Amino acid sequence: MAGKTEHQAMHAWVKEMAQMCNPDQIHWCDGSDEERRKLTAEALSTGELIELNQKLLPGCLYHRTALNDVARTENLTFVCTDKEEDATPVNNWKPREEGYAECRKFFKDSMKGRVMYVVPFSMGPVGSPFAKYGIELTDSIYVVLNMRIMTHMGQNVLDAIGANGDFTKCLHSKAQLDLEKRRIMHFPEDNTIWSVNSGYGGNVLLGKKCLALRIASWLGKTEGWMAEHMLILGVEYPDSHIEYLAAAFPSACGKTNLAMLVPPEGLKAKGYKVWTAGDDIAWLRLGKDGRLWAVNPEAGCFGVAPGTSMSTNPNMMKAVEKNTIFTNVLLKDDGAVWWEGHGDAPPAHGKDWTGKDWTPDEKDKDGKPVLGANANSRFTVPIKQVPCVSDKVDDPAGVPISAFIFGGRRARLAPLVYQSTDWEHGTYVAATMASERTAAQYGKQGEVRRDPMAMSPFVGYNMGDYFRHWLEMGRKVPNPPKIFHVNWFRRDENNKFMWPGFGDNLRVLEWILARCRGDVDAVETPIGFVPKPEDIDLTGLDVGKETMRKLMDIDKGEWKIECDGVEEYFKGIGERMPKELFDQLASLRKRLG
Ligand code: OXD
Ligand code: MN
Repeated sequence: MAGKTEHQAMHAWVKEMAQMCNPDQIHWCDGSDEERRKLTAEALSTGELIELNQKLLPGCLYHRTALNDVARTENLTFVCTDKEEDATPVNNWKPREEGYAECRKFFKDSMKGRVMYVVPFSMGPVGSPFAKYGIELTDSIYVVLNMRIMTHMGQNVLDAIGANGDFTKCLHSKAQLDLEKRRIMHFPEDNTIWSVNSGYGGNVLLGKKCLALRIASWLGKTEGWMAEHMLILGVEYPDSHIEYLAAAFPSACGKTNLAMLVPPEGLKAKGYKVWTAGDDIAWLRLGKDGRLWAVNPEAGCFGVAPGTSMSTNPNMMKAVEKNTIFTNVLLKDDGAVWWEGHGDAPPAHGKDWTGKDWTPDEKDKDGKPVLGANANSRFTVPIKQVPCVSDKVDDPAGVPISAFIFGGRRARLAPLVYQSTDWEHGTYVAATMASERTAAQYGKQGEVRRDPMAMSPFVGYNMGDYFRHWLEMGRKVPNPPKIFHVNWFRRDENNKFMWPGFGDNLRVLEWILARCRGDVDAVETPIGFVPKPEDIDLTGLDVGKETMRKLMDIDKGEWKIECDGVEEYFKGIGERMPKELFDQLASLRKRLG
């Protein structure tokens, strides 16, 4: 089928890629339901997908990846630019031509005997000033069906691109799923992404991490906007007005749960409602009102299954009851699914994520329990199925952001919450974000991994330039979000978490939003503003005064050691590290005495 587009350069590119990959057929996707049914039937017949129990899980499908292909492969992910310093020091780099040359060998004839699907997609609502369009060529039906969920996909995107419009050229082939020949290559100077020999979502749903973060961060720097690894959340007050926050956390810090937070019992009387506008990525632009406005470029969630339960995230559990693609979870004998931390007791028998028979007492050769679901098993679900989805989720204008929240996992050091003094200091706070290993290292010096803005694996260019872009955005936006840092993971002397987390995090968001409105005072400390103890509403919560004091404690000695770590990190960024952030570090040291 020929594509319904007059875009001659697009036709020429599809032809050129097809000459290299040599598929038997080319299919231009229109995004229709009929197409979905046909592709699903085809994938079921080859075993690429398995149909789940349609009574229990209507519209749901199951997929297993190759055993060597269960997570993003950062070591095989490259930013290919002409000048090395445009991509380094955090990214892997290759010269542009060398990147293409290496991959051409892997793509050569990789689609022989297969269909090449041409997938037109939009990140951001089609027609929105935020939207960026892409075409992904792929030989995987699993990818096509996931792209249908994760992006706005179909003929309307080709119409929006028109005869001359820009689009990101994305090429993916499973090839032989050979780990040695796996590459995830970004060519920001050509608005191009090439991914080969993988079938794992984060490596192959090219709209997500590759376009919406790595390429988009580059476009944002060039065009004066921001692409960030942030959830977007609305808190509705009893008078129906809604204030929006965007928050960034490294993985395994409860980002999806925060995006879908359920107000705790004790705060219910206040009548708050929480609305989810995004769970992973935010694109931000200066609005006419002088504030920063955000859209979620994605249309779906690609969430981690293990640990998702009716108690940690009831909204997500309800969302995945239908029209969901499950990857690498445990397949139950009744055609439903299960994972560790699901809430329901494990089934007596099932097939694990590798396809082997599984029982709950299964042990490996070292006597350790065998996981039924891979630790990074996933579900792909339309965000509109989330019961608390915001009605602004596909508003082309986005939502105005009052606060940015950054956080990591710190057993000590960082208080429950603090506020930066201004944008420049906030940029410093975000740039020095880190997570440390938890229980095992407690009491020793835990291994601290710096993950500025939770963007370390996703900035498509030089990290020093990225920090500079943040500083410049602050100068450009008359009324920018206030910047906060939270730590839900602080532990006491017995190694116990002091803060309950989950829904109770709304108590902290309440203070954050009150600060944004100027409704509440704070205590000034060397690291920023912290709440007065009485200003966090603890109604119905069993957290004593002494625990709150410890949660807010700032140990100057530990902060001085932290400053040494930050200095080392900043120096490692090299010449392009902005002086303003070294100045911030110097003033923090001075305030610490
Ligand atoms: C994700 C990630 O999958 O951050 O969202 O790795
Ligand atoms: Mn993410």
